[in-house]
Amino acid sequence: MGNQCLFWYRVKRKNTNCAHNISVFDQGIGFKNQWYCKELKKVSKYVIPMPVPSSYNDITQNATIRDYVGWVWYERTFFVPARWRGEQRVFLRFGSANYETVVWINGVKVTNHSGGYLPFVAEVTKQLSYGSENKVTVALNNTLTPLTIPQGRIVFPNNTDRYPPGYFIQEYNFDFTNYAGIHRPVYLYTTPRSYIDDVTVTTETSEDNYFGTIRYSILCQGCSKDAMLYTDLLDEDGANVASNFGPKNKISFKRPKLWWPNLMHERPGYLYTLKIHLKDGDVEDFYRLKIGVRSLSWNSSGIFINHQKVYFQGFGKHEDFLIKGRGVDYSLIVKDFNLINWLGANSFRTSHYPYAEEIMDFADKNGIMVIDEIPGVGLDHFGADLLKNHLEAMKELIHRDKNRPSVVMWSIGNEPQSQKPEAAPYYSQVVNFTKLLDPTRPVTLVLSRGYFEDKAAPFLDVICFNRYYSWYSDTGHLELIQQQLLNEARNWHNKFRKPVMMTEYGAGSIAGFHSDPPVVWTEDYQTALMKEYFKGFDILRKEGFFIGEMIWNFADFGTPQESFRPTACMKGLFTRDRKPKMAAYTMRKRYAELCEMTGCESACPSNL
Ligand code: BDP
Repeated sequence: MGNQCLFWYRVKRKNTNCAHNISVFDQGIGFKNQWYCKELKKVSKYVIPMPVPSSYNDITQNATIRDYVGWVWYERTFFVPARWRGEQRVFLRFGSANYETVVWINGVKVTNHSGGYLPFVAEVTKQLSYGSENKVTVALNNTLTPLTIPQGRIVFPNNTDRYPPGYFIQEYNFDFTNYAGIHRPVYLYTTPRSYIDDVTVTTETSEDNYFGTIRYSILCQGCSKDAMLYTDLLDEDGANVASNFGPKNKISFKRPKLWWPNLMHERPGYLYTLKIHLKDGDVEDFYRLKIGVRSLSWNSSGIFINHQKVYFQGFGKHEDFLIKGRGVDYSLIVKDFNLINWLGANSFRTSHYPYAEEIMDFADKNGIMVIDEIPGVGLDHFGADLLKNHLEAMKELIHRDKNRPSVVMWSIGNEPQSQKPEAAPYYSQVVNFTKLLDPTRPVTLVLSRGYFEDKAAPFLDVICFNRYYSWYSDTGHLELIQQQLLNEARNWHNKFRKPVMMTEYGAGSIAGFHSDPPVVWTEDYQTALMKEYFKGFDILRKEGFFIGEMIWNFADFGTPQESFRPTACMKGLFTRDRKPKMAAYTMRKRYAELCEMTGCESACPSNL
């Protein structure tokens, strides 16, 4: 039962002239004064309405709230019907909240969670009052430290000539706005006393794709030893294809309708439903899981889906939009998938954190391959405490996305300082852990250090690298792109003997800026640069080990204020409000041509 809410939100202290001169040391006040037992409007006059899901940063006209670092408090009341009492269990689930969250129901703490981009859930059966009003209170802290994933640090400049006492800034190792708030839907849902808690599904196909096999394992909570589990496989029309029973079993069948990536088949993204029925005495529970039947394998020169080699044509994205920041927005999701289709892409990377489940559902359905990334962006030191948090994030991500056919690779981070010797044991452990939890998918880490110094590549299945030739280096020298790209991609492959793909390249452009010959920041320069990369990609592709190109970025996105950023990161094919730049048309043409060269001809945009 869904319950999307409007929370009330309270900042600890109201407007001061500067966003950053709130002392971090008195931020425990809400905990000390037990705000969760009170009504926020009675403990402060600074209470304002705040939508959920949404980031809070861009909702008001107040720069203090936009740039706020520290604890904020949300609360709202809700009614729980009397008929919910008794025979069922009630859970409260957050899609995500950035970063540290503590939750109370009617003044009783029910859970806390660290990490900004993954769901958490608490059973609240005993804390709720039935047939009456209830209150949920949430304390949320967006502070990033050297031990959070991603890392950040609070810096107190000690120059008292230039900064007032207690002044601090939050620094972090990435360029996107660290939006804060309850970003994804919050639901109350019920289950029977004993219920189906989790299902793990893997699929494979025979060499000729004539047989499909689905292996499943079901975790039942509160079930007696006599509990029975029945599983039906339904096709898209709801017709029963095959059945089996028990908590762990397999279903094998002939002529499966396979899950294909977009452009590799005329009917991409085919999904079956696995319908699981639990019968435990008089208790029954049903769980329906959408699954795609596909095989996934890899070797030193490629990734294969249903035994066919894949070429990735896509981009890095962000969850980012005006006003809502990183808050889930259904209209935006559908719009973005329309644009993905319009571009003729087959993939994206969830740079630089796991995206909302609603987005992943669309990827499954549309046959869009996803490189699923956790927020390990820009890590610059590698201790045991950080590792613990990194592994926990990996575990939560795999738990959430393990059954998604669209997820074809795990990315354990982006652009770390992987030249440091400590990076070797650190990433070897993250990779081993990831493979232990899911041996069915390749693992990558998106690299930016040189192939000659990097210490993480030996542990990876696929080398993904980012490079901004002729933008951050040799600015303006488009003529150098091909040489530099060819050399570097070949060197990565020659040294590590693994498939290689480019996960970021690009240039900033301000929509409407033009020049001939092109200069940086114009749309002309952005497209001229892309075309130079395309020439290099075409040469590399023919060499057999180069498996994909992902431009940075799908759309312009919000960043902290920096003098070299004209209000945002401008490397988008689309503007922040999804208007196509010249680059979008250039990319659309490129991806259509690529499809003719690498995809299934009848599935290419020009033939549909
Ligand atoms: C890359 C980062 C990406 C940035 C990009 C840029 O991976 O997050 O947005 O640089 O500077 O290094 O635009």
